[in-house]
Amino acid sequence: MTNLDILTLPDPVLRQKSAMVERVDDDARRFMDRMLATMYDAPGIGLAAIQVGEPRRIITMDVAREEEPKNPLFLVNPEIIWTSDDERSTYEEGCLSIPDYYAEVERPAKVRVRYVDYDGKAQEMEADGLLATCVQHEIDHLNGVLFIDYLSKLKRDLVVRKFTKAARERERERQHRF
Ligand code: GNR
Ligand code: NI
Repeated sequence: MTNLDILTLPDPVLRQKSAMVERVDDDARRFMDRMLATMYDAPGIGLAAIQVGEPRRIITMDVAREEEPKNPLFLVNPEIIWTSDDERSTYEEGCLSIPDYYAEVERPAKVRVRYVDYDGKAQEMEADGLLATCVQHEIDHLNGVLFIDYLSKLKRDLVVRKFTKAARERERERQHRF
């Protein structure tokens, strides 16, 4: 099973809104397996399908620590149905699509999420701690939102400029070789 390529800033695909998944069939499950393998390899604790160029409402997550047993989660068409508006928490976030950049983001500390699981069954889960932050970060991806969107315009523009310059240099290097 080959890993999928992860898109990085400023790829405009990352700003696309992903579409609802009509049904969880074997094809969707094969894709979710490849997403999970890609996420573990990266390594990351979450991955949204749009990060590998597929505008479908699918996310994979595993926030288990290294010493804990693996706990892969597959969420199709996830929807936040409740947030703890009075209780918020701050995490230093990173994103596989914005490599080596980290910043603190404040979000609701707890969320309740409705989704369809790997077997196509409707489920709900309540998340807190890192899982709550991660699932909100991933659902944002499905709506074309990145964690840098919560930073000041000054910080965001700086990051976007840095990645735009790096992409330009990679492209220049590529052209040079041909
Ligand atoms: O691997 C990841 N770590 C992480 C840390 C804090 C908050 C969110 C995340 S998600 C990120 C992987 C990723 O980019 N998912 O979209
Ligand atoms: Ni991300």
